[in-house]
Amino acid sequence: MKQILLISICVMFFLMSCSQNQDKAIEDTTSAAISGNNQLSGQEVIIKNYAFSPEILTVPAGATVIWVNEDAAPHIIQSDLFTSNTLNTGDSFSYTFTTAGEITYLCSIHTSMKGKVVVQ
Ligand SMILES: [Cu+2]
Repeated sequence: MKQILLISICVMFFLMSCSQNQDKAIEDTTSAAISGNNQLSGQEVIIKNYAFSPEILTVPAGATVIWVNEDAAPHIIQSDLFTSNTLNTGDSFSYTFTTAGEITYLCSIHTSMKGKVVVQ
């Protein structure tokens, strides 16, 4: 009888240590995913009220910039390096800047809408 109690205590401890290891594993995966996201260094430009926000965005070389249209009107982002598709409400466009420099862009539908990405 004493043996059975001893064995069941051992089994209990074994199960407890297993579940703790699992929790630890999940924690490790989560923190790895977060630091992975940081390394992507993505930057966002919001298109709203016929303007780019921020109007001038500074990013390191290799960064991916994503434009998100929050306007009711459609917009097309155009520069010497790229031209987006027509971005309707909620649509986004992304471009990865590999070389340092200043890239000005505008909306080819509403040409008074201008912005700039400074790649360092
Ligand atoms: Cu536009």
